[in-house]
Amino acid sequence: MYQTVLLPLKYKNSHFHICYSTSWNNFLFQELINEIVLNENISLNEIGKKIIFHIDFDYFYAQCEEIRKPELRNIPSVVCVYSGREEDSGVVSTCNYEARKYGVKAAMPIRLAKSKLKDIEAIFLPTDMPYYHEISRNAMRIIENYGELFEQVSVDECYVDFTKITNSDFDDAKIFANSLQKNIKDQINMTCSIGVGPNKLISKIASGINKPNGITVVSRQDAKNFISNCKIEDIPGVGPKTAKKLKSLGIDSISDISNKSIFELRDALGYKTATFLVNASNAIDYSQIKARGTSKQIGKIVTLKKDIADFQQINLAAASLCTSVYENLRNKGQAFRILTIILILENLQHVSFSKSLKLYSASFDELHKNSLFIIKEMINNNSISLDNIRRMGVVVSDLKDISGQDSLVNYFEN
Ligand code: TTP
Ligand code: CA
Repeated sequence: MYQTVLLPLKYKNSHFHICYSTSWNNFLFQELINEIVLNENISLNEIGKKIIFHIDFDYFYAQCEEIRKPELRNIPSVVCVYSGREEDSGVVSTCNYEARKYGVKAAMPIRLAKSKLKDIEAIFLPTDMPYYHEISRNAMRIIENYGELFEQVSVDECYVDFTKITNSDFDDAKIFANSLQKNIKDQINMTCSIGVGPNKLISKIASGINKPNGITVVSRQDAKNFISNCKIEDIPGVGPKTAKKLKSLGIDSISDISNKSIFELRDALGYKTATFLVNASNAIDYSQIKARGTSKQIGKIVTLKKDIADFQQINLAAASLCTSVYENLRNKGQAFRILTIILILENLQHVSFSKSLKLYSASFDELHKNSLFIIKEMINNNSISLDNIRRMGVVVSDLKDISGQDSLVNYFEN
């Protein structure tokens, strides 16, 4: 039995798919496409070494409530969206694991949840979104500082790339997962569940296996077996509609899907879904972590020569720093909106000044021009004098991924 999977490839700015049959000689195939660059600058070889964490906070809104009201910890607590029409009209947003023991779950009418907890000491609370977002920001900041590429996908979920830190070793990844979980607990008193896998798909499913406060590591070698033992509905994005369609085709399990080819499923499900499902059922997922968020920054700081005293010298230093930052932005396919100049003076005092651009930019000229503008402003404001600057830094933040855009040339001039 052989299998076909589709590889999405980008080569010389053209997108295409390679239809790869597992009946091919695997080694030769790898050799053939190692030269082909996937998603700009990630080779298939690199993808084959990935270690991705999916971190999902447990009973998030309800756990946020427990942080500020520890008395909720050992009793069922239910966070609700009240519609306001009648006293108990509305739905359950989430509940702690104590309440789940009684069958309460998200999206359930509040009345039904109350009936399940009849005669039991339980607390019902309204949602407080600004507070949950504040906790989310704190939690994500801890995680972001831990790994490499970081992508937040919802208020309580994110992916982090741990490939380099762990040297692609799943035993090391387990140690990092334990330490990250402990760190989050120590810093914000919150539990999370972590899935570790060779790609986003596997790590996402894995994080749901040992909830709450669990860690599930699925190594590259175990991934196919792991997914074969999951239910079709466990694949993220597969809803009851797709599951029903698959059932009507006589497909009841993930192994059933993996025994089909994309071409057999294409007519019933459409090309995109068929490709996704056949790949997923073989534990294959080429989607990349998209680093997003406002706290990521790119920057460089240099020590200036002691005798630096005129604006021409500052200009040269700024040009060199901007070139480095620009190269970094370009490699990452990102644009920036906030530019900060940091100056460290002879007496080690730090002075910094930021400017927010009206539009995102990845233009070297704009970066350089605005850097000089900020430095001149600092001089004019008497914040600094030219002869006592010892170190200088250029930092860009509020970054946006633009690598997938057709108008890339609008951002990066040659
Ligand atoms: P989830 O991660 O799905 O659920 P959870 O964090 O409450 O529980 P766990 O991960 O331990 O299973 O959702 C995150 C938050 O999103 C959740 O705390 C509340 C909100 N939410 C709703 O408001 N309505 C819903 O139907 C769901 C599923 C979640
Ligand atoms: Ca969650």
